[in-house]
Amino acid sequence: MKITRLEPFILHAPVTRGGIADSTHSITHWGAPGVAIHTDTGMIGYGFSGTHAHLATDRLITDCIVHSYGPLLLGEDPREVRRLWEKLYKHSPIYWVGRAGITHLALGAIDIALWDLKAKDTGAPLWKLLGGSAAKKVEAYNTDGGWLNWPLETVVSDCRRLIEEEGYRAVKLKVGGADPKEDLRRVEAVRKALGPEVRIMTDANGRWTLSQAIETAGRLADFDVTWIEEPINFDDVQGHLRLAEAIRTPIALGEQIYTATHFREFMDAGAVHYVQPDVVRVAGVTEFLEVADMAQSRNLPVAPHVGDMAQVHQHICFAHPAANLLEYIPWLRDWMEDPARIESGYYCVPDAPGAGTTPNLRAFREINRI
Ligand code: 0YR
Ligand code: MG
Repeated sequence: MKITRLEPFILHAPVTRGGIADSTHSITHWGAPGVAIHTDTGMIGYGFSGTHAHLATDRLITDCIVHSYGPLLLGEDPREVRRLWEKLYKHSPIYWVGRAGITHLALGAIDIALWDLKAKDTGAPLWKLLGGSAAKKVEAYNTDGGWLNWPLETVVSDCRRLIEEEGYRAVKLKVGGADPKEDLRRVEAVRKALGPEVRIMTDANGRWTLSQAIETAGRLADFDVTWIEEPINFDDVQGHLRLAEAIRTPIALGEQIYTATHFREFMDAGAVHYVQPDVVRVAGVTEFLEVADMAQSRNLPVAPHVGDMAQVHQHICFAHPAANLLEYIPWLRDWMEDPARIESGYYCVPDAPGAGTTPNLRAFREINRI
């Protein structure tokens, strides 16, 4: 099998109720700039990154995919994905300018498309190719009831619906708003409404200073919160370590971390308890597996970020022993050929060949901005 052509796409999918906010980001659309990798067999692999749908920047990503990496891929066998990852990352002129950032997002999209092709070539879903099992349980927790721009009553009623009607056992609430007392009131109200059994995660999206985090996150244990996610600046290993030593609630992070090496620093410092790589931010399935293996060897659970709206991540979770819990946000659900499905709070086993990353025809017709 040989790669013949790279065809870019940029999907901009509307988010829930026209707009959501966390402490750091307000968005109306989720962006999926990506690539269809064509081969001489007619088989096509799809991979995409995850963005806040800023078109000019999404174009930088697809330009990087097609014009920087593309020529290095033509004629190659896509199934040699680990060799190709090394070639594209470490043995290319792109390494000099971009060990992280846009080039890394571009490489991630390519790597996902290559794994998609490799799995499609064997006629199996990616989790099977990676050695996974359909007998495994992958639990979903839902973030789509806890946005910061929604009034308290909406958050409470949405979370109640997710638990009582949709069967989830865990929800995530955004914190890091202007008033820390209001953050705590929201968490307290949801805990009261949902009762003691439901797990509540919290996510500050990197907003607090260290002292604010010690103060506010320190009080989350009163409401039996499962974790505080991204309490302070994403990159700060020492800060997270200090926080971990000062509070009782475990720390989750990783959706903004670009490299396996940086993950290793957090893990070895004891600055993270729940490891949350995103396959679209680390450079694809290849680097994600490296992170998950490191977590496994350090007895740390992996709970991937849902940046790809759970398409590739569900495959990795069905395959990797450290990954048993996966976020769910539904924004790409209507635009995928085989969208992730959840029943009674657990992911259904994907059965279509590939990585689940093939957009549907409606996506190409209605939300493609290329
Ligand atoms: C907005 N999940 C997250 C939204 C979400 C973000 O960027 O996508 O809040 O991805 O932090 O854990
Ligand atoms: Mg998060």
